[in-house]
Amino acid sequence: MAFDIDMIKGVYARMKERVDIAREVVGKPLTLSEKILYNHLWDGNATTAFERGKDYVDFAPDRIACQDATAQMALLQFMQAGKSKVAVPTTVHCDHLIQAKDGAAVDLKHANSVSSEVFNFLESVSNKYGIGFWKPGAGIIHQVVLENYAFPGGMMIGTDSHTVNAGGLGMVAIGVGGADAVDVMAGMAWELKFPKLIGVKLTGKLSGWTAPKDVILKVAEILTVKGGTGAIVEYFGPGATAMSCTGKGTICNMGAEIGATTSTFGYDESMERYLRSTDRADVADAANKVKEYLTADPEVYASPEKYFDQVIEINLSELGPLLNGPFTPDLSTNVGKEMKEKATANDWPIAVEWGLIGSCTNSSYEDLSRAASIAQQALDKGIKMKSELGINPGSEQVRYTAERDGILQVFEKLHAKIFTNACGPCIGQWARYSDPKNAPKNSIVHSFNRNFAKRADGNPNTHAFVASPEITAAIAIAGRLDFNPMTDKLISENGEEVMFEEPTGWELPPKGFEVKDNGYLAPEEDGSHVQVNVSPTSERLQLLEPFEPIGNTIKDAKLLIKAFGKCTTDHISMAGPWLRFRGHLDNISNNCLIGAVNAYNQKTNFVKNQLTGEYGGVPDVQRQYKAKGIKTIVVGDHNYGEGSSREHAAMEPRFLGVAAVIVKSFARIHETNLKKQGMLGLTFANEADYDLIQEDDTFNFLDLNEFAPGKQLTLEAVHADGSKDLIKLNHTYNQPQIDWYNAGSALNLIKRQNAS
Ligand code: MIC
Ligand code: SF4
Repeated sequence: MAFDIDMIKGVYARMKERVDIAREVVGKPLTLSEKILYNHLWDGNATTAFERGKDYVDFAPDRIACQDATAQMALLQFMQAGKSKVAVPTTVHCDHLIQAKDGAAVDLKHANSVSSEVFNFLESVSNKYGIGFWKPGAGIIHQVVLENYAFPGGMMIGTDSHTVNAGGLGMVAIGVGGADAVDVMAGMAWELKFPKLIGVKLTGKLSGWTAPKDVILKVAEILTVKGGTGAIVEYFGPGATAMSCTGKGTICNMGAEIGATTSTFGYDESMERYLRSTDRADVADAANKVKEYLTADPEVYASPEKYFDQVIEINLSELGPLLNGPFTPDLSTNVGKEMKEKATANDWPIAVEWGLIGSCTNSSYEDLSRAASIAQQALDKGIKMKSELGINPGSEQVRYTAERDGILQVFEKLHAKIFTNACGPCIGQWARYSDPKNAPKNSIVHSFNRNFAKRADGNPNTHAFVASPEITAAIAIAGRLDFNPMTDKLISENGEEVMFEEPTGWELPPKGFEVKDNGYLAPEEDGSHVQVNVSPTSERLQLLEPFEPIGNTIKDAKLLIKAFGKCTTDHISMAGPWLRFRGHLDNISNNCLIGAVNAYNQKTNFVKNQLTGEYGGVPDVQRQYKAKGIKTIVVGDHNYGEGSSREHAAMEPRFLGVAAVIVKSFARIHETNLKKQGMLGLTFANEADYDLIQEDDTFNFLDLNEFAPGKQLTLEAVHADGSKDLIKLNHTYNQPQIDWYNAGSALNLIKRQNAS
């Protein structure tokens, strides 16, 4: 059904020749990442060795996956490209637009009613253009992809930053903005700067309370949220092969949290077991025939420092369970004593109000079974759960099987809520409060990947900590952030002191996976007759109008906002309640940068309007500049645009008339998204020049008419007292990307090419 064995065999059939040639050309043994990259060159066999971190290279991905919140904008753009069918196998997954409130049955029904317009749109566009459609409730995109589509040695892109999850099955899977996906859907190459390579050697073995999640929480501590930028992280070593395939998925998934382009593991027996248990014995058989091409050359893992740009070694036998947070996924703390000290010192609430298990990071059968083993102990030992617990299974297949095997019932007996197979609280689709802005300070623990402020429940005072599913379960039951399940006792309902034993679980369901209706709808062979309707009065969907080029003269521009500190895509284009407008550019633009902190007053959504001298909300002030035809710039700090792949974070400022975003450094996907939409994404040549920008400045770009690859641009900042500063700006635009800028957007250029 859903996957294409012939396509996979085609990838394997050409692998030997292409990889052998690449090895010659590069002149040394190859890592797995390089093998996959060189086997997916758009131009066929390698003729030159690419310089890591420098050369832009055209690739031909095997597949595309989109989720409902980003697919709307991606497909609205694809509809303009003038094609009748997607050129590469593509799927759409409805998982973000489903709120968690009362439990799966009620919540799914509600989502199907409030978002029917969007779901119908996605279903009909999918049907028309040959795209596979996964209905609401079918599961979270990355779990469904791992179960159905991912294959060792493949390359895919997806309009979601956690597309990288498929690295757990040995892919190079990369998150992109919708406009990138549209290129590939339209039959064009996909361009990426040839990544640097980070090798992570895992020695020892996971045991006891330590889970794959702790490996990536540790890597996040070591590399921080930007340490993986521009790099593929390749895991290897005995600790890697000893781990389950879905566990590898967890590790790759959170590669997004360290800014990595993607992460991957070499093909091994855990992957083979996973393929066979998910009904893909033919993929496993095909992969077995090209095994040595699905992992690095032996020399590489023998002396990794020779072949990777950076090598990290982690001894899994010494690793203990971690809690990362609050507010950033790279702040690691050991469970127990260390957490007690830090929480007390920083005034983090010790009482835990919720534990949440799920998200694309940790919602596999193994995850649920290990967490359930803790829940079962609570039932057996008479421990009452002190906080609340919510579970989002990763897919209908996981849910159905977990129910058949009695796993879900264990959680239910403990009064946990089973939510829909969907993102739910992970993306703010959680009806926790009626008025989140004024909600109290509290702590929650979850097995998700992101914990930026307000992300789960909209409450800026919620301190969210990321942990493995088993630790999440134990802490939720104990109700304390500083609980150490390895040493601490709990008091049972009949007053006895009891302790948890180590979690146990099943890598794969002993009786195999099972599902009745997996929620997949195949497209029609010929969808040309399918009508796609977008009502002109809809508040959720709006057909796109092409952007006008910004042009080579930017004079007398104003500062919209100088963002202070962390400015993630959640700050630029918030999710949660705003997800409903993801298909309506004008409406969603009303959330533009409302979460960014204004460097001049430390407030959010409160910026000075230079025309009136008054302060107002960012979108309002920007709309006033736009009405007067005044261009603006946005200034930001490091790793600007970290987090999501959502291109709305670029399209909204573009639509509202921002000409340039100038920052100390960018997160990769966001930088590309800005380029695709025909805007300027620039960095300070001298980081300290960030401090030169003042609130009342007027800006002139002095040499934009000479915009060229590798050439700095000069910005003149004219201060209120008439004094001036000249600021040098770097950029990474190559010539085709400058062509996008000149055309107004990459899509404008595709349209022009298809018309001619
Ligand atoms: C996320 O985890 O932030 C999301 C929601 O999945 C995003 C995509 C989106 O904003 O729709 C992502 O990670 O790319
Ligand atoms: Fe969904 Fe959360 Fe995964 Fe994003 S990170 S795809 S919101 S489950």
